[in-house]
Amino acid sequence: MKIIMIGGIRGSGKTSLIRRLAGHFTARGLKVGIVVTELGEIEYNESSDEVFVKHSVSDCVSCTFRYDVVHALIDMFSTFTPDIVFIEIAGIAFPGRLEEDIEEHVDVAGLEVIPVIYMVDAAEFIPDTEKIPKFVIDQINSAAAACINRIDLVEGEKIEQIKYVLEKTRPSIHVFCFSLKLNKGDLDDLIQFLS
Ligand SMILES: Nc1nc2c(ncn2[C@@H]2O[C@H](COP(=O)(O)OP(=O)(O)O)[C@@H](O)[C@H]2O)c(=O)[nH]1
Ligand SMILES: [Mg+2]
Repeated sequence: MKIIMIGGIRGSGKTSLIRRLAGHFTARGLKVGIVVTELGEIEYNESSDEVFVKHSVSDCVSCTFRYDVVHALIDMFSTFTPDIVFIEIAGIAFPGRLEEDIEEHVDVAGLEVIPVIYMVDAAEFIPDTEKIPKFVIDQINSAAAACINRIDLVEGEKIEQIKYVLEKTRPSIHVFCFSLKLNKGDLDDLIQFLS
């Protein structure tokens, strides 16, 4: 079973991407779990036989975010056995630690946790290393891949600038560029990367 964390600021297209990927993987006969950690503009459809949506909202204010996510996963696995799980996370400090917590506390055979896939809103992102907040740099630095989404809203030159900044920040990062709205770009390559 794979757990894939999708990070990025609100509005970058995390929910849109997860819904698209869930559609792709369920069409291939896989069962998909989704853990949502914030309510956003676009919501998920109700759970079905193939897709199980779990909101990680704690009734215990002192519980930490990571604790909530780990418990949402354990809760989900008590009733649903997904092949692939997406966790939608907005800004989180130290996403690497969430990965460690999951590996330590979620006891599922053959578990593979993929580091963050970091979503960038091409329209909002300022491609200037000096101006990127530290928490964004941290997220990029713990990401396996970055997706520059909403490319329909910008010029090709800006996409190149964003790509340059991402690769300069983290030379080993894989960068995919697409527009989920227009259904164009490297989405198939991302699916390949995740499969
Ligand atoms: N123009 C444009 N809008 C997009 C694209 N992908 C998503 N959106 C829109 O961006 C908004 C935020 O998307 P959402 O998936 O909710 O982002 P999240 O907050 O990161 O989960 C929604 O109104 C989407 O319809 C895209 O490629 N181009
Ligand atoms: Mg969302």
